[in-house]
Amino acid sequence: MERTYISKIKMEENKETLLKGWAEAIRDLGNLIFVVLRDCSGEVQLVAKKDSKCFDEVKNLRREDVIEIKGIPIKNEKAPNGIEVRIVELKVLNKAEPLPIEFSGKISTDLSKRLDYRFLDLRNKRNKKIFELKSKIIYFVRSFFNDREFIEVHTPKIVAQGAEGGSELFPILYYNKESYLTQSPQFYKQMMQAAGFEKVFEIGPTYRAEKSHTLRHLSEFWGIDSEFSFIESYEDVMRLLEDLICSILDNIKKNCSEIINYFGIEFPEYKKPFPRITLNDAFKLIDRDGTDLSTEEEKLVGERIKKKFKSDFIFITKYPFEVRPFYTMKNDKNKNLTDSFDLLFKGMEIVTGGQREHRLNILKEQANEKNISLESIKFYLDAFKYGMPPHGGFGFGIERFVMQLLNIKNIREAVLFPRDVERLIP
Ligand code: AMO
Repeated sequence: MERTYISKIKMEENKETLLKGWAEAIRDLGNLIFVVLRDCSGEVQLVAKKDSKCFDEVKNLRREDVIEIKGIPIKNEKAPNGIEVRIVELKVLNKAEPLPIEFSGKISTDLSKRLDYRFLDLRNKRNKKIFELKSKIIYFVRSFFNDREFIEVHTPKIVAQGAEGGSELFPILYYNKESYLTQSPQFYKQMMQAAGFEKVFEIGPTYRAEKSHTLRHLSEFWGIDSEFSFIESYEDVMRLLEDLICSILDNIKKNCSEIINYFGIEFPEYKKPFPRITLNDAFKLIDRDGTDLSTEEEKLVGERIKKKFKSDFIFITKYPFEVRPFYTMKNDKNKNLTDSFDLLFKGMEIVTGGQREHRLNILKEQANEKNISLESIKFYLDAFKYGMPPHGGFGFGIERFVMQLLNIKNIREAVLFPRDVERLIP
């Protein structure tokens, strides 16, 4: 007999069906035992009556035992989903020990403990839904780029040099050489412009040795990176990103309403073009001054913009060169500023991008300004010698997007097995 997934149980069959899964809850009423069976597709109520052959076996079940049953689906208005399966045969495939954490959500468990037993924590419906959504988002991102004939690339994660400034690198021993875990595919996605691919994207892991403990920083996160050639200005990059985000959100609205309803969130307000303000104007908006926005300032700007433009997204442009990496294109009119941007979503930076400096002599000067040794990035600089088109792109943090979309407080909840300053296992 072929296994039936719970969500596919058909009532009209009224014949034996083979189900497999976990015994999520057991309610023993003496003459009658109810079991909630869960598989990856849903839950169903099972029932065994005293006169049934397997009654004693059902009585011995413990929470989360892995079982398979043969049973007959019957209509029962009182059962969740209106279906109940009368157990005919039970086979215990594996027993479960008493659970170290309560994952049902009935009692709240502290996040750190939940993460210690993440495999159990993810049996919780809500927690699993975060990853169902993340998986859909990645699918939507791939379709978006495919439709526009971008090539998906996979660049090295073990690298000789960081791209975003040296302090946040994880050193690793590569045979007898010091190397690092990649901090961003930046150099490589740019080198793909020299390779003539013109339009690339990558979905991959990124490593940052973030020393601070915050609700929005991970040591390992996943980025959606894109880079493309022959742009006129960084406005082209913002337009592509805007299209990407709107396409993701349109698709979520259309195809994932069940998940959105489950979280009971208000769907973000978004409309093209997203508002754009310079960093300078962003500071004016909140009556402050500075060269980069703090977490709290980003939040404040997000709130003000939402009120003013009814948008949950805002581009902040023209960051000073002093807070941007050396490869960033300086603004033609004001060399202290750059043709770069951050995208805030509900008051949190989720994307950074901009135009890159493609002229080798200027790029070298900018590296010098940031005290980066030209020798250490020779492999990258070489790519600018033999025909490098003007180009730009962005890096988009997936976990930050998911967390903001679902109003999740701690970014760790948007990763299966988060890595942070303290956490290396599980
Ligand atoms: P940046 O360093 O701003 O830019 O990173 C891009 C995006 O990645 C996410 N992000 C993080 N998410 C979780 N934990 C972290 N520690 C973390 N650090 C960054 C954010 C951020 O906006 N090379 C450039 C991108 C580019 O210009 O193409 C870069 O890496 O969502």
